[in-house]
Amino acid sequence: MTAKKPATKKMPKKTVPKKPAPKKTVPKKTTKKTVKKATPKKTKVLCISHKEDADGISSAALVRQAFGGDSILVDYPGQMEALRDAADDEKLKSLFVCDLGLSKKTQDEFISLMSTLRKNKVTVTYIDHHDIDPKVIKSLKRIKVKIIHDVGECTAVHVYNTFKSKLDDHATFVAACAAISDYMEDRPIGEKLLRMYDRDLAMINSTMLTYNIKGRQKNPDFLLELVKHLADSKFPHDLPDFFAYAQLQAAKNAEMIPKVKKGMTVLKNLAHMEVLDSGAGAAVNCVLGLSGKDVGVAYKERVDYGNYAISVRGSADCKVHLGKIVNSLSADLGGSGGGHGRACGAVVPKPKMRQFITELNKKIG
Ligand SMILES: [Mn+2]
Repeated sequence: MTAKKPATKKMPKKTVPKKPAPKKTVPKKTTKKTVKKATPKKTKVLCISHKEDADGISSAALVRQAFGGDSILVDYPGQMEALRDAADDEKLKSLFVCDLGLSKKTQDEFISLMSTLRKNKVTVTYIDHHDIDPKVIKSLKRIKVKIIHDVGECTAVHVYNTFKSKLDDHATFVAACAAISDYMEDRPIGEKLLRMYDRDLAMINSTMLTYNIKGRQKNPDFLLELVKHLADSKFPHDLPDFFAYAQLQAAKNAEMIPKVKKGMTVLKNLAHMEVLDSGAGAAVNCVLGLSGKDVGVAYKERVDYGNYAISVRGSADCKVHLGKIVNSLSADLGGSGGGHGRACGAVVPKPKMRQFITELNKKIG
């Protein structure tokens, strides 16, 4: 068909998910003998994204709508393993990595895996908004990884903004929900997206999305269904059992209040608490808020790994960049971590947990 479709900007053509991306990246056959006989055809499009919050899930959904392909959802500890697998995948043609910040511990291996992928002629796009070492950006640019990185907006907003010509109108809603959940709905693009909708509709969807994601981390099938659901331009509130799960999670969060009041320890510059029966992330805002300190820390032992998962949050009055401090400190203690100025996380070996708290209390003083 040669006739052009009338430009109804409502439904751009390329919104059909699951189709492989257009052909344009297939290398021309100019190099004679470099193509081995056994090399399988590179057709696979893959997105590796963060599974623990609405920003990561929404990013995966928008990439899926724009480019089709498969989605793999990981947490920070599982990130490198997924990337190693991707680097070994001979069918891989195009890889997107979303909302997965790097730390001093992981960045070197990340660059080397990206080099392998690039040598194998895989197109790689890294989209993120966590604090990053500028040297890493340089190295990635040198090997021609496409980088969309800015700490000013959440990842899903970056994905939306970069690929909006391949996305349908509903993508703005998905990105707006992600912005709210990452505390970034007041940023220039995030704010514009949120303004398109009834604020309460976006708020309830974002909050419930977050509650469903946090409460159902151990259900990978649900998380993947959620990605598909959002990629199909459906509202989160249309998912079955969505409100019921959100209610369960709300109740858990409310139970946290008396537990934190009783269990937290307040030091000079921060308050901290070990969590036993929920994720560290569920308690940390409570520790921050109830302590009245500018920094709150919650941590949970990961018994199978012999380490602690730590969540750190800063108040609006927190003057230091917690992500940078936690990145260095956790690396010094044989762990890894990092993130944003007022929200970050780390993993440290179990015997170093106490020292992490002591040192952090000193460094933010
Ligand atoms: Mn994010």
